[in-house]
Amino acid sequence: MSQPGLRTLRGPVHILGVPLDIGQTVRGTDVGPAAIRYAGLLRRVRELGINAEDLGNLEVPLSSAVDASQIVATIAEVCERLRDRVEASVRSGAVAITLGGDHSVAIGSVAGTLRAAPAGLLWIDAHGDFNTPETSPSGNVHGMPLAVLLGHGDSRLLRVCEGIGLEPHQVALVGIRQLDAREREHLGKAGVHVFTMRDIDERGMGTVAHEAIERVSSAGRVHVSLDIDVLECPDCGGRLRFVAAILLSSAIRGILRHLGLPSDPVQLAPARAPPERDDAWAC
Ligand SMILES: [Mn+2]
Repeated sequence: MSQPGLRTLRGPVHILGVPLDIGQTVRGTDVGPAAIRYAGLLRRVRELGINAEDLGNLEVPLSSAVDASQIVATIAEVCERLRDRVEASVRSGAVAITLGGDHSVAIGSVAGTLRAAPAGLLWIDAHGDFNTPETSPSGNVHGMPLAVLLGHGDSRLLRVCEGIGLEPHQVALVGIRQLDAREREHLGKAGVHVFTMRDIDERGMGTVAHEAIERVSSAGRVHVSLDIDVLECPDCGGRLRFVAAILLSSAIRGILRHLGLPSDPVQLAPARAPPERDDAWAC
């Protein structure tokens, strides 16, 4: 079914894995790209009639080889290479899908998208990821990428996304359950629109997804960053209900069909799931 003014994505889609897990203290997201591939991503995208290519993984150092004092510099270096790869894919006319990895990879993937052309940002996450080294209780970089993309944080990370021109009004957060106290304050001051889990429960995912997409699509292109913890969040209780997750996916699919969708599913840590549970895989 086609509607006037809308285009259907034919591809190509470029898939790139970034098995990074040093942005947090819990290990396991390094096997995220393998798990998503094993679940049949390439086959499923091709089944939609879209031309897709798997570009393999970006080379990333093992966490055991990175000294604590080198973490931020290493993430900055990985994100710089990722940014250049995503930018090249998008400039070639492809839709870039980056498989994380912990969420610090979004500093590189979103910067790459925005260097190629202006875009809005839909950040789907149980957390705000809006901490800075000054506000973060843990100091983990995976809690900071959105702040960095909007110009707040460590100078080494800020250099990766220098000049991308992302403005708070072009960003929407969806699925938020938990914000750190100072992060909440900082986010409010920045003026980023937040759709919480409560909004979704009270107003319905269909309405929230529609409003969020409306807010971020003025540039005609949208980058979606999906933290799997929105589906399962052990440290903040509960998760997006199954029906809401389906509605959200169909809204995202709507963007993919209409605008083209660079995206990065991140924080998938399959090795954390005990054998009796198949749903405890996010961190
Ligand atoms: Mn996140």
